[in-house]
Amino acid sequence: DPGGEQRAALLVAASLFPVPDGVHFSYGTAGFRAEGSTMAPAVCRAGIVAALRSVKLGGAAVGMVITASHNPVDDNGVKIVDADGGMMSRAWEPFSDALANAPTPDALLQLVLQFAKDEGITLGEGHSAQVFLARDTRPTGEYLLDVATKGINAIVDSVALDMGILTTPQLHWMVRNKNRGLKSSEVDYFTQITESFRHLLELIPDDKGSDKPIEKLIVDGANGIGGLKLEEIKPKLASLDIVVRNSGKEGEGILNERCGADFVQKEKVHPAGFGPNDVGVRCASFDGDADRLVYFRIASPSSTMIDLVDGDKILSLFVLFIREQLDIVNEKDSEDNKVLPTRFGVVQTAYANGASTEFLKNLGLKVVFTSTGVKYLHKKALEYDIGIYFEANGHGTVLFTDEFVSRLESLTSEFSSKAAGSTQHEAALRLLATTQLINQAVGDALSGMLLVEAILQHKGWSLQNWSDLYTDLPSKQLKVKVKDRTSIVTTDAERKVFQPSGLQELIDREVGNYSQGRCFVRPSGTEDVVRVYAEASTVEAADSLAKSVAQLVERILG
Ligand code: G16
Repeated sequence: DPGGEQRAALLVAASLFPVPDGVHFSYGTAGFRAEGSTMAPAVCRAGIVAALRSVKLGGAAVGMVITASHNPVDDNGVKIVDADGGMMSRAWEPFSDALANAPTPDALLQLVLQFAKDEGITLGEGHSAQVFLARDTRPTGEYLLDVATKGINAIVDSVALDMGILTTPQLHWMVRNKNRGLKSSEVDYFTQITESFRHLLELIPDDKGSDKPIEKLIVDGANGIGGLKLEEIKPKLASLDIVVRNSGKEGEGILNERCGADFVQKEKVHPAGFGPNDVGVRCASFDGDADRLVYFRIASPSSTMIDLVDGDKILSLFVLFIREQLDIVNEKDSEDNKVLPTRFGVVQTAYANGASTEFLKNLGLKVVFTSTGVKYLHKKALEYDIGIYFEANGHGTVLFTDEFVSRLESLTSEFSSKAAGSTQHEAALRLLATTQLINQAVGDALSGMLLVEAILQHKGWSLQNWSDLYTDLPSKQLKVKVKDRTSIVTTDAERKVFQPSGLQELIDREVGNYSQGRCFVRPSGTEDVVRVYAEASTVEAADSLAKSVAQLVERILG
């Protein structure tokens, strides 16, 4: 028995934010999300979950970010960060779901007591728990952060630490570093990414055009937190000529409204605030909480259309660079006696453009597929020495095992005493800087953008060179509003519909009418819609395939 104080604290928290009749919260692709003003019950209870998670993990720091990421400004939500810096363990999702919907304070108390018992968590025994909190720039953020704190405090002896207004990946990074006994403040984050970026530039071979004039980069900050943070570190990025638009400053525009990575990637038109004067310039776009990154270029002054360089191409660029450096370090070694381990894993989802998968397979790489959601891709990527994952929407990162990094560390110091300045030494240093630059906890637009920029400079590449790696198959995404999106159940990493029965056969029949046709449908886990994705050999064909399948979904689901 946890004792009266603990019981009372839980009952009070539950009664502060009761779940209104008819409301149901569900833990989606990345936590709970809905209109901000309705989110308090879910956020308070997520606070209880986060504190319990910290108790379960012996007092390790756990995180919560108040954000609805790419969704409209009036929405809000919560992402829970596990002690390793990744998304909360999926094993805890059913409990989080049940707790968010507990109808009465007593039901909530019983759920917590039962779950604590099942998980072997001893409550009310002078344990400690700490939860790092952050929020993005949404108007309901401050209020919901306060609500989250009340939830955390409902677990006696828990400490809620407000880290301020941050990008989602910054908080993930802080939690991971804190639990590894590493420096974990925001200043440390900025120092790490700007220093490792500078280091990568210093390692560019002299013949790679480092004397070329610096080309302008325009960044669409989605009027969110990412643009503000980028402005903060801009002075430390002297080797880049960055202009931030939709920066999130007063008067620049509304969060995610006709701007941001989600808009740019799905609509394939330039964001608000961009126009004919920007034709041909290299541009990047973040989403509202800066965990997604895409690049683009406005093709012509008379059109809003863009050439999109999406998450798949970012992945491809990273793969090429890392493999090139690995090959240099491993050059003199036999196949089965590599200096560095080379088990390389590439993880994509059904949204990956077919041309990207083809390109990666032609490089001899094994490409594996998971369902949508970083929580799935990240877990899969951890199975490799170097695991690289990206969603087409620009959410992804590169993960290196601890063994790989420590091998790299000893190798670089070995080289600096025996072969300082050799090509092998420099390639090893580049890899080491890459492990420090790219966020090891979650996809991160800021650090991802710096790695892209460093690689483009390293290769002496323009956006065109990069875009030319392969040509995307034309694709189209649509949203369909239906009565109950959960009546669609998918299988095979969301590439096939399992229920309602018969729908997949109808989709297959449609797809059969198109050359290079591919199409799938799935319920979104962040919005109340069914998503339709189609690919085909021409733009018109992709549009028409998406449209006919959307109509099928509408007809069958109502
Ligand atoms: C979240 C997840 C992403 C996912 C996206 C869309 O992104 O973190 O992994 O791709 O939702 O999910 P769905 O298609 O289920 O709506 P974000 O940037 O909104 O947090």
